[in-house]
Amino acid sequence: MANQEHNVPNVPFRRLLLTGAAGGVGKVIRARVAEFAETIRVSDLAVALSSDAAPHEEVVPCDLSDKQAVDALVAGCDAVIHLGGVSVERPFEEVLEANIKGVYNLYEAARRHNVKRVIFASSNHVTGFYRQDEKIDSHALRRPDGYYGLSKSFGEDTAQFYFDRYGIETVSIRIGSAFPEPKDRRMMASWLSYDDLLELLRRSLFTPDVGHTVVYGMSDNVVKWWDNRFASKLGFVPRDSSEPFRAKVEAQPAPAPDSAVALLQGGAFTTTGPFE
Ligand code: NAI
Ligand code: 15L
Repeated sequence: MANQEHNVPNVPFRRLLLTGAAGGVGKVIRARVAEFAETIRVSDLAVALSSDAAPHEEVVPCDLSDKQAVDALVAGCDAVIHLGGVSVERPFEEVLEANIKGVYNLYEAARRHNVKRVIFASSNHVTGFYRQDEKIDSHALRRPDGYYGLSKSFGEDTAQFYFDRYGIETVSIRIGSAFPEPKDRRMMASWLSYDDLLELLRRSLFTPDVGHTVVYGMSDNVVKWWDNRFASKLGFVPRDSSEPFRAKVEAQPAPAPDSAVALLQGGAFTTTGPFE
């Protein structure tokens, strides 16, 4: 079966695991990933996840830092969209549990249970210390802007290692800002619409032979900080743009011209912390 419009093979997986299903992005894409697999296993922390399930869903609460629980979570799945974890700058110990141990547990389980494809929700904060007047591609030196960015950098290295050693394919999506609309001036460049994210997920799941591919996830915004030339295999062409929100965003007070928010791609993440 092929998706005529985008010409990418689109044979659904048998069982797709969606971690972080109760989060901001997870809640939005949960219903929309139904087309990607016969069964969607949705997971998050027990406290965050309701047990309500659609007919094509299995709801499995799990703490990603619990190795045995993650092993059971992944068993029987042939693909994973990994959104779960700490998603903002936080003290190292929190990031260590959810993101660093979490991603290790996930890939170890993927190895044991013969998972074919992982989509890793990486972040623009892997390269947050580049200036906003620089344009970089995915081969640029990583410059993580905090413990959170470091954990995503670790996640990308983990993905590369599990491909080189075990052949598990991953697309690491360095998501810019995936929200209903851009919230501030910085997000005029980093915004990724949910529709564009869905299309990027679909291409990341179904494009053959991706090895470990790193792609920036942004819409077709007028100002672009990121060049996706090394992910051209995915054929991802965003359709939305932050432009219709410009007037609303620019009605907000402008940040100080010498502030991190105005100068650095990672914005406020570059100055959050230390926590002790
Ligand atoms: P979110 O914080 O709303 O959702 C993350 C989910 O992970 C939450 O529901 C939380 O309960 C769960 N989680 C946290 N610790 C966990 C643990 N130990 N075990 C199991 N689940 C745990 O984040 P959002 O915005 O939905 O982002 C989804 C993913 O995409 C995250 O990995 C985030 O780092 C990444 N991302 C998101 C961006 C965005 O603009 N929304 C930008 C860049 C990356
Ligand atoms: C991220 O990585 C965060 O998960 C998200 O909450 C946003 O802050 C986003 O980056 C961003 O840079 O706007």
